[in-house]
Amino acid sequence: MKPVIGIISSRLNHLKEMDYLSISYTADGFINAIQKAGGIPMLIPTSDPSFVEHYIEHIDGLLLAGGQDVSPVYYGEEPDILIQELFPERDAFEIAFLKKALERKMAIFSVCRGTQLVNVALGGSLYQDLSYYKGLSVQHVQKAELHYPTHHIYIEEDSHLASILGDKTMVNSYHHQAVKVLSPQLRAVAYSKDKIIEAFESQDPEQSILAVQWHPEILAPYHPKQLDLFKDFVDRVKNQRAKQQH
Ligand SMILES: [Mn+2]
Repeated sequence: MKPVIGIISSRLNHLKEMDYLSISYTADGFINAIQKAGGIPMLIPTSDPSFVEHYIEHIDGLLLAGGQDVSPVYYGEEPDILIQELFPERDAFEIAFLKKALERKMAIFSVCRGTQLVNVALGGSLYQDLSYYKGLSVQHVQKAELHYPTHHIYIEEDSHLASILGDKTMVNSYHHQAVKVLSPQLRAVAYSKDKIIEAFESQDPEQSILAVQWHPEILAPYHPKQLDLFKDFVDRVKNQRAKQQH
């Protein structure tokens, strides 16, 4: 059986002329990439955290997608002037879901906001806006269309990520926030030239986490190496499932 990958949905609340409508969604890039990689994507609506235990029974792996800023109250700060859109119900649901998934040693893949959320859920913090980072010198909110890789990342040689992408590659970039203090449970495995953390993994070899700051779901149709991140994820999910059956 192909592994089922849970993707927690975002919500569109901006249909001003149809304000009686609210729509749950995820980007098709995730759906297409997971399907091409041999997995079955399943959308999970952002819901009350009491639903976590019910939804988690139906999935083998968890993908945390991009979207809104994580509320800074989760890392002990007040929202600063440059914080952007927040979605508190999604924060609460995803953090509860992630914790339950980690208890089960479920394989995790995260992108952009999802990556920031993993760090925050495990005790790390974020730059609320990259302008607060003194060393900033790379354009991380790229003006080029998002299917173009625009900046390099430098990958730690002995990391899992390096086994997929090598020691250096180019990625797209569409994040105005980034990791400030990384959780001690995590290990940074890729940086941009200006030393922003662009990917991390788990310190615990029993816990399979790959978290990236860029958007491989947008690059994947044009850049096969980026689709490999999804194939790797599906493989990690299968391996984990096999371990638990023994
Ligand atoms: Mn970047």
